[in-house]
Amino acid sequence: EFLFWKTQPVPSFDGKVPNAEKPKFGAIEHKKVSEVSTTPVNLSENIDGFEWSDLNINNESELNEIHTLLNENYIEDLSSTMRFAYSKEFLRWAMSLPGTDPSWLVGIRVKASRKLVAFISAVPIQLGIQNPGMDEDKVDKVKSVEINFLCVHKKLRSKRLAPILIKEITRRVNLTDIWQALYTAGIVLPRPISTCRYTHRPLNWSKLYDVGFVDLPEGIKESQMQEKYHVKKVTEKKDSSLVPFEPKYYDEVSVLFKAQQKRYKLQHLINSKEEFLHQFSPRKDVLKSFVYLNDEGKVTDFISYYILPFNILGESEVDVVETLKVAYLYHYCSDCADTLDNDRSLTARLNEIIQDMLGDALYNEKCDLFNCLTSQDNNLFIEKQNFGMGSGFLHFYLFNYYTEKMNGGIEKISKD
Ligand code: YNC
Ligand code: MG
Repeated sequence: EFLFWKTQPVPSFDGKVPNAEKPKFGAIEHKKVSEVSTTPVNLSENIDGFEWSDLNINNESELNEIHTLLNENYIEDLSSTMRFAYSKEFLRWAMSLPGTDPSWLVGIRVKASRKLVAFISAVPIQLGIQNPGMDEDKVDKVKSVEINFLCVHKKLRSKRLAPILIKEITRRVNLTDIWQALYTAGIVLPRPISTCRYTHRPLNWSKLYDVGFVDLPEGIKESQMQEKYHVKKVTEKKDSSLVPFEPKYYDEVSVLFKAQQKRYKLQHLINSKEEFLHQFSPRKDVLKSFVYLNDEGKVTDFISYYILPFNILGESEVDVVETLKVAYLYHYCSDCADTLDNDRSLTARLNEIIQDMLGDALYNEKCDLFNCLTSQDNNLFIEKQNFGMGSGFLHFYLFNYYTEKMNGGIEKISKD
């Protein structure tokens, strides 16, 4: 069990860490760049005829290769009837974050044919972690990477390639003097700092029903379900306007963003304006982001969601029956992050702005489904906005960092 993970600087399920009686909050092991190997992990020990390859996401043909590998081999649901269908624009956005080292998009190719058969990526992220006993407004600032898109071709599974990819990306990241990482997975590994659940809000209920994503409950008519999931059009409000996010709002939004993150034990800190603009500026078919302006033109809220379709697979794996367009709630912040119990409370406000996002996703983006996790402050609107609990969970992990488990989502327990 976990023969690989047992050798890594992560806590075991009982909360113990390697080489310590009692874990201390913070880094589990300390190393210097000079101690890191400058030669790649040996591939031929596991499989013959393969080689390491650096990928460049801004090169159209290499982007195509990553896109093909992921679209044919990436995450599926348990019954293999659905698979994520990232668009190329999405992949380019996700992997070209400013500060991404060219050595952090790591591939494995077949030597003879040059076919790309495995992949893993890292992008920079600045984390703020609130450990037990710290002052409310203090965090441990941890320069980290986020690891994503770990993928091994279906024909090469169970050959211990995943640990090799993980060791190689760790080596490359360590060479840049970064020692911590954030990653998420649907599977349980030693050991999650937090576990969140996926929730789903049907937008186009009839289509979801036709493809078998939702059921019709006993004794209920289709029209009743359509009624239940009816989405209001985004309407003009008297005292505020909803406009697409633009760089000119950055200064105001960044203040609100920092205040909002203070509510959470695991915080996403802003590294630079450039990074924020990359991550949160609208991109066609990839990301939508908005600000709300009050009468005086002041920013009161910011909200974003991204679009990640998935394919419904047919009898044979390669045959795609239907594509569902899915919106995922991303980051948001509001100037009422401190108020939970009056008219301008965060609860009331979030319910309003989520409703607008449902409207935008359905009527402007033709999305079929809106997903969100039970993280952030999402529990303040999930039930009211008709999100239903899904069957999927997402586990959050930190590499080489010990902190206490964060109960019930990565959110700080709300004050109400
Ligand atoms: C996983 N998702 O437990 P043990 S998420 C981490 N994350 O090791 P093999 C995983 N580890 O138990 P296969 C993992 N899945 O013996 C499996 N493992 O200790 C562990 N699926 O390796 C597993 N993408 O090569 C076991 O397994 C060992 O051939 C087994 O390959 C696995 O991106 C995989 O779900 C997932 O493509 C590549 O099944 C393959 O099955 C696949 O024999 C479909 O591996 C796509 C999929 C995963 C998406 C993601 C986050 C990954 C995080 C990796 C950890 C990063 C650590 C930090 C590094 C930087 C540090 C710095 C600084
Ligand atoms: Mg393998």
